Amino acid sequence: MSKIKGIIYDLDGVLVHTDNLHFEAWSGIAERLGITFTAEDNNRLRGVSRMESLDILLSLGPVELSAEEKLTLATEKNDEYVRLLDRLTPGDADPGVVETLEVLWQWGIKQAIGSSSKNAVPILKRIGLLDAFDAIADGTTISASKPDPEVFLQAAEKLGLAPADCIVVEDAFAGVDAAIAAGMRCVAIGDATAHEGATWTIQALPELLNVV
Ligand code: B16
Ligand code: MG
Repeated sequence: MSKIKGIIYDLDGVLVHTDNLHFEAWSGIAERLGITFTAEDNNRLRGVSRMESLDILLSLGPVELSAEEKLTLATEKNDEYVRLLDRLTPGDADPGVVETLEVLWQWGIKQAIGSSSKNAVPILKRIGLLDAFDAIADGTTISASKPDPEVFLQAAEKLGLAPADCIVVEDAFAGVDAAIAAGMRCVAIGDATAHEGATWTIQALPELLNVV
């Protein structure tokens, strides 16, 4: 098995939890459309792109929209989500994240973000972690969403590492599939621990230090 030289982190659900902010923003859209949208429905949006998330929400009600109307709604949802992101502070990074990144940095491991979100950079800024990574691949730099491997392959390339030398940390099924498709071993956390393709499972990020 090749040595781990790089770690690529999914953002939302791994380093920070913004699900409640996504939920609040999508709930406003659902309400306007007369669609019942629960916290359980919101779980299905984890790791999924913005437009795919809207399609899942629309599948919960009898609403048919044109492509243009969908784009408008997705933009409105994002405007509200971005407003809600103002609430984030460095205290919102998940427990032990800052310390774990620091130890891995001292061990000489390269670290990158591989997120589907187009808001990854503003989120990282707000939680004080923008400078903690050697590279960022996110929704603004890719053309295909997870489970496509593009975001992880791009992150590895930016790190200057071969995929086999990188591992991915993911909380979503689509993300574990993307890691496997990229030829990378995957550490599953949260919901993704139920995915049989993950190489390791952890309950909290500091346990990553036992994997590397
Ligand atoms: P945005 P990740 C994902 O982030 C979220 O898990 C998912 O719920 C969201 O729909 C997606 O980003 C797109 O986010 O609307 O901000 O571009 O888990 O891949 O870091
Ligand atoms: Mg995630």
